[in-house]
Amino acid sequence: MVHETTASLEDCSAGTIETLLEEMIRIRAFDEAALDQFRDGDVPGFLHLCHGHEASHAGMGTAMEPDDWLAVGGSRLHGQYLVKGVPMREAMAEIYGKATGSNHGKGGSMHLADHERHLYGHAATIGSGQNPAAGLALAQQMRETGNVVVSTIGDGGTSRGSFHTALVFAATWNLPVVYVIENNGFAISYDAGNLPADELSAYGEPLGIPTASVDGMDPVAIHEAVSAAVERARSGGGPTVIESRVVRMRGHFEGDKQQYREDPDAAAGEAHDPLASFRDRLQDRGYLTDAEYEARYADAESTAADAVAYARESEFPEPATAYEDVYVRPLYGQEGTDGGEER
Ligand SMILES: Cc1ncc(C[n+]2csc(CCOP(=O)(O)OP(=O)(O)O)c2C)c(N)n1
Repeated sequence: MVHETTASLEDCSAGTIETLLEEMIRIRAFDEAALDQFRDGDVPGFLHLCHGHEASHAGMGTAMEPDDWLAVGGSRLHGQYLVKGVPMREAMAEIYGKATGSNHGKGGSMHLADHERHLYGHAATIGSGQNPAAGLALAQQMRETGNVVVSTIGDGGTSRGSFHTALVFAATWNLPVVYVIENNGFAISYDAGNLPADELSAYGEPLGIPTASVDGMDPVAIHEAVSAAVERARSGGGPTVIESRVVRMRGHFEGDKQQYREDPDAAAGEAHDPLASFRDRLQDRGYLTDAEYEARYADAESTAADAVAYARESEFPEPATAYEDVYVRPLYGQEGTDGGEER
């Protein structure tokens, strides 16, 4: 059944509140630094920023254990990498296409993978990563690792048949997987209001998968919803589909003129900013002062500036390395015959 979760700061531990705030600040500072460099013409290719998704990313990240897997999807991924523990330096160098990046500069901003940190990465096309995530969840189930897979996707990605196929497998095999749909209202310029379901989590209903539709601008709400789903999956309760309703504060990519939006500036304003609203909420309750917030933000900015310097000074990969990393050994061995390396 689709339902709204109720989230209250008072029910959240001080440690969780602290981590949620910290992660949201880190994501914003990272993306602001990347944006500055992009404007200076330093960052190659497209830049998809997650302004507006910070609470959603922080909430799902803090709901997972380090050994749970995150299989990312959609275009707004930087925050998802950071909450899974990829250091800012490695993430920024990857965006710059440098050899010191997490994927030796070959992944770019949409294709970071870090199997040591159980970041599975992104399938090449939007909406196609949910079946590999189901396979990964099947491996956890068969090997009884106790680990859960969280797989993310955008509203646009849910229009692909591959997403729905994944839900069928997840339901049929009762897999330990949580599908989080970050609904920011747009697939590039296509309005999610035109999609058949009012709440995109409803796509799980015909299959009997538990669902939730959550205010993804509230980090506590998304943390609670994903935590409950992760715990259910871990204890054999099977998959969940969660819609995290967020706002895409910027264009699809930097440079997008957003002619499909009546007022792009309004979407970019504080009224739609999950970081500003969480800050205000914490300040109203006396959990945070202005000075504390500023100090935390300044700290994150200096870590991001260090990451930019590291990325700029790093070398591009040697051309000859183009032939490396083309094939990767299957995580669990060919046909599962590796004797069971536990992941
Ligand atoms: C199969 C496929 N079709 C089209 C594209 C081009 N494309 C890249 S991002 C995107 C929009 C994705 O929107 P959404 O799934 O809502 O994710 P968001 O950008 O909001 O994170 C599209 C259509 C693609 N990468 N793959």
